[in-house]
Amino acid sequence: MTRYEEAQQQYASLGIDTETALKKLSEKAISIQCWQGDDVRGFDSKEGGAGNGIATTGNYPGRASGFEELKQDYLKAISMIPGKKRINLHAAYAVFSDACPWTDRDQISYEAFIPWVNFAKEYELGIDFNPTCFSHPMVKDGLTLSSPDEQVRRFWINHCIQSRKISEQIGEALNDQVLCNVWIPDGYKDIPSDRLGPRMRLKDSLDQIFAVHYPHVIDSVESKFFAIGVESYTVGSNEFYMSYAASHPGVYNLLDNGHFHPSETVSDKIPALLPFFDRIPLHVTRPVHWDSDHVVLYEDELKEIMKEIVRNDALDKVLIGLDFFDASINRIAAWVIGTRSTEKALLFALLQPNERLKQLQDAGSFTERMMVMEEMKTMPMEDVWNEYCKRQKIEADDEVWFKEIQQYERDVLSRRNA
Ligand code: RNT
Ligand code: ZN
Repeated sequence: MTRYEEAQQQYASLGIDTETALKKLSEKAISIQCWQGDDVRGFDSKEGGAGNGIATTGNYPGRASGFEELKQDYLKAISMIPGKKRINLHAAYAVFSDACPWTDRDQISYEAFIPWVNFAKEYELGIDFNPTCFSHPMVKDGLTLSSPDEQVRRFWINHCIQSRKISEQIGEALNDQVLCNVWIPDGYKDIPSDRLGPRMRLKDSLDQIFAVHYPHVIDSVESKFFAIGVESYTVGSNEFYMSYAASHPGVYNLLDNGHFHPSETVSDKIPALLPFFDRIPLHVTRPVHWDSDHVVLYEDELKEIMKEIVRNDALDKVLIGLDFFDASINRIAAWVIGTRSTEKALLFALLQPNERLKQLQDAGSFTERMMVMEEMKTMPMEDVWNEYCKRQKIEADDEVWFKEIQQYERDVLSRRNA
């Protein structure tokens, strides 16, 4: 008997079918953020560098610059990641060329993303999209869609309108639905003297942005609690966007698990939203004391998030996207570790005796519930994971793929200027 067959039997004795788990795992796409590859810099400005509510730390050598390098690195990473993948793009990753000359973000159009669409087609990837409302001189006093300066607000409204159009065209080209997620950095470092005005302006901006319905677009707004530099007030708070989404069918509140008070958990928010929303987009990250966007690891809260998705039959409702960017380690390994950890957590959730656990809770058998949950933690999931990688023709052994990344670092990354 192989190790997988032994594990299969062990899970079967608890009523868990590993084959069903593997099938479901292989069908669930993970949207992998392009911005881990270049520290959220994008291609649309010479100065580069992340700013305005986004901060990367570290200067590990070999950062991708430009479309060709980012594509090359992304391909390297996904060659070590099993399962279905989507590429999460930001508008700042527009590919300009002689055929498609530079335009500012308020004028940006689909042509600049055709190279990405071709890339997605070639490698059977989906695409998700985000307007880039940061790292740009039109962010004035830290504000975009909530700015009191009508010129500033208009610029960002137009950028978001263009971003939704681009998303629709990407969706048409790929015959798919594209998540278009709006996140803005707007807020104040110090105590505001008007908390309502910015929110009224943001509400009006959103109404203009979402005025047209696009069949290939799933719209979301990403709430946040605070950021470094905007400690006192965030315009797009969870209450604000949750209320907006609840009163605007077709617009969803995206939950980033780095955007809440440390004692709040996204695992508990998912089942709080499921009775009301047919879609819940996620940004899976690892907050260390704050929204620090550390590489996602196989940790308890991640497993708990995945458990809520699986046991509530919400695999089709919850859109899993990743949002981390660590510039202090090898960026390709960051992608691989973060995405594989996410998939492992999903597999862990798919291998739980969920029916039994629910029954135990309803029967008030909390002692047995605790025993089973603990028992499941040391089941031979690794053998199931290895079998999954084998079937997907992806290297299972971490030591082996890591050597390949080290080789790539020597051959490719270390020769770059950045
Ligand atoms: C920032 C948000 C946002 C960004 C990305 C780059 O706090 O989490 O999602 O990280 O869009
Ligand atoms: Zn996010």
